[in-house]
Amino acid sequence: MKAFYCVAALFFVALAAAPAACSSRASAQSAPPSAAAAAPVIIHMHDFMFDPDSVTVTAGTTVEWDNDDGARHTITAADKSFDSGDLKPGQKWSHVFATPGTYAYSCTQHPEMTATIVVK
Ligand SMILES: [Cu+2]
Repeated sequence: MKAFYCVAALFFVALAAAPAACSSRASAQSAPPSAAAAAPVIIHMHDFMFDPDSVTVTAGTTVEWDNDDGARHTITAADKSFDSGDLKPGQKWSHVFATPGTYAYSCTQHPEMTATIVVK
């Protein structure tokens, strides 16, 4: 009879543990998307363009610009909230967008180079 209670106790422990195991697996599955959102978003500068020229990110995302062009460029916000200064060919610069909003920016040396970051 003692053995029966022992097996029964193990059975109930297993029942109690199963939902916990399932919910921890569910939260583990939801982790990768947030980790992906935290990964830097890269914008390339080439042929006197920002590529892509429109990017939507979540607040807290780091955006990196890579100057793959043969000329110097800047990443300068229309509202002056960020400014990379001169970026030589091959140089990179990054900025963390913490506040939701729409950020238009351009290159001060080539005003036709315009682009937008939307932060949600
Ligand atoms: Cu430029």
